[in-house]
Amino acid sequence: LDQPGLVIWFTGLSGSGKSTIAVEVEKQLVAQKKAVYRLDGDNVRHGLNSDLGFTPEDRNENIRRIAEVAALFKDAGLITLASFISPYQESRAFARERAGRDNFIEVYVKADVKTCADRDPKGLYEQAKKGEIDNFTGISAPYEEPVDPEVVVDTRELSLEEAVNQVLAAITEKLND
Ligand code: GGZ
Repeated sequence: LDQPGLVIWFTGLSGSGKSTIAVEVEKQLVAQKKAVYRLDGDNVRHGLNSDLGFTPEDRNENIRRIAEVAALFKDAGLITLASFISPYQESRAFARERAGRDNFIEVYVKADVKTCADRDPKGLYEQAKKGEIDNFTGISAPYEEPVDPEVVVDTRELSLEEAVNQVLAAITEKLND
């Protein structure tokens, strides 16, 4: 592989658009013949982290394990896309440390609770408001906004293509550093 590994860490609320953007970034990188792997709830919370729920402790453990896996994939030379709410600044800082600051891009997929709750593609916000889901981020659990993200994509202002291009530009810049 003639590429250094990187960790691209997408953080934001449920329904913010993290996964949609990460999937499209992955497609574009594959088209550029880059070695890439995407981690998200579907392939991590059902397997490696199937013992974890959504309490603060479990979320921190979820992110800790994912940060370790992402760092290993990065060592293997992959561009690793990690897409998780990751609501706590401290665990995102841990992910950054494990990847190495020079190999890490934090992407804040920005959309406020009202916007996400209006979209509510899976009906989760409605359930959370009715008290049917505990510890729901933005409703009954906190989301700490990133303090120093490399990229902020405001999904209310940008098209998907524009958001993807911002992330790709940051990746290209890192790869050419
Ligand atoms: C937040 C929850 C919850 C609670 C289930 N709070 O939109 P989704 O469905 O597909 O993505 C959300 C996903 C969040 O898992 P993460 O591993 O990204 O969370 S964290 O980084 O905070 O550990 C949502 C679903 O799981 N989901 N219950 N209570 N999201």
